[in-house]
Amino acid sequence: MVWRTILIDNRGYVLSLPNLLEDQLENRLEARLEDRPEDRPEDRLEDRPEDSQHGQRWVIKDLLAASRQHSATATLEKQEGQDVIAGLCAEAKSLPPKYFYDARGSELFDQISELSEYYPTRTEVAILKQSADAIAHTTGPCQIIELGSGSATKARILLSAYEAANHPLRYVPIDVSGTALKESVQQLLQEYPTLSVQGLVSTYELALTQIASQPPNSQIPTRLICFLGSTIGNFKPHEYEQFLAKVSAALRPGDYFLLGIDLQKEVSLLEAAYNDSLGVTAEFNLNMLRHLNHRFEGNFNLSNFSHSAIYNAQKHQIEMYIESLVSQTVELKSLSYTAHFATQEKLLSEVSRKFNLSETTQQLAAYQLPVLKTFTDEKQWFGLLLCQRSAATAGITEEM
Ligand code: AVI
Repeated sequence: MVWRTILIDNRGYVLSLPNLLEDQLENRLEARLEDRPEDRPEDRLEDRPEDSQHGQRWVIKDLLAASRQHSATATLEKQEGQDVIAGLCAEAKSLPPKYFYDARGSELFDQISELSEYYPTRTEVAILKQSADAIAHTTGPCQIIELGSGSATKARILLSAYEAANHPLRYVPIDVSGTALKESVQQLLQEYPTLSVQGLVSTYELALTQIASQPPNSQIPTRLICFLGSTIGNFKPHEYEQFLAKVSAALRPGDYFLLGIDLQKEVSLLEAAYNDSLGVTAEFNLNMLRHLNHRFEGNFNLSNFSHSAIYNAQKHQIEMYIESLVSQTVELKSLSYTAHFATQEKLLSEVSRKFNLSETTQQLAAYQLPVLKTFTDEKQWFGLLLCQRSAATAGITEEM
């Protein structure tokens, strides 16, 4: 069997050679990959079912690199910075939560997941362990597509259940971090000898567009899109609606959607989860400023800011803020932008919405994603909703 250790874009062009299992590569293959793909049409690798017939167990496509190739880097940087400027210009300042996740931010988030006060991860994992067999039984053989796969800890629970049910194993992890994706794929292939993987380095949006355009896989046509961890709670209301419409449009009738949602509960529990006693969430929050310093040549002085998180009971959401401790001016040199902060001025860095099971069930049905099964824990702290894409009703989501 030839292990293809390659990174390819969405047109099938080889982008780079990661170091995974390089010793298993034949020299001949290595030489071919170093060629410029444009000069070698035969080196183009496309997403075709035949790939598996050639013994290829995995492929990683970099949709982000491909989309960057379409816009000049300078333009892209400028576009990226515009959301920072827009947030800092607003009367009530805010910043997009995507800026939490540089390498340090991802590390801190992993630490948060392990904190005693932060119940969502361990509660969801426990529910998943209990329900994975039932999920595998309900869906039958399907491709498991995970949006925001990270280290694929939760995917392993599903994969093991599908393996125990003797279903073929096909996993499509999607993550913006190519490094995390490659590392997790490497591990998974060793753990599951019959697994095939098609990883996508991508945002959710690009990936859902790609999934929507893919013809049915002849061997495993059914798809299960998983969006776990209640990450959907970090979306603004319009992003939430657009996301559900995109998931619905990406799936064909009969396909499945597994959604993890953090449920409404006592305020003291919620606030403790986002104001942990070890200060990890505070560090995670302020790390966003360090990330902006690095990314846009900024001069945020982290000791001049503090973390706070409160529950907004009307909106059913935790709101995480970065508060300015002094009156100060901060420059983001590469954006040619200067922001002023008054003493005690707060900047909204994240919302984390908490859901109601029956309301969410109704909303999902409105996107042709009726809930087939609801799994929850004893205390009803967290919910896992298994939906099945219904046939489209005239004029609702098909054009979205
Ligand atoms: C990623 N997301 C679901 C987390 C949450 O709970 O909203 C992010 C987080 N922010 C602070 N702690 C965890």
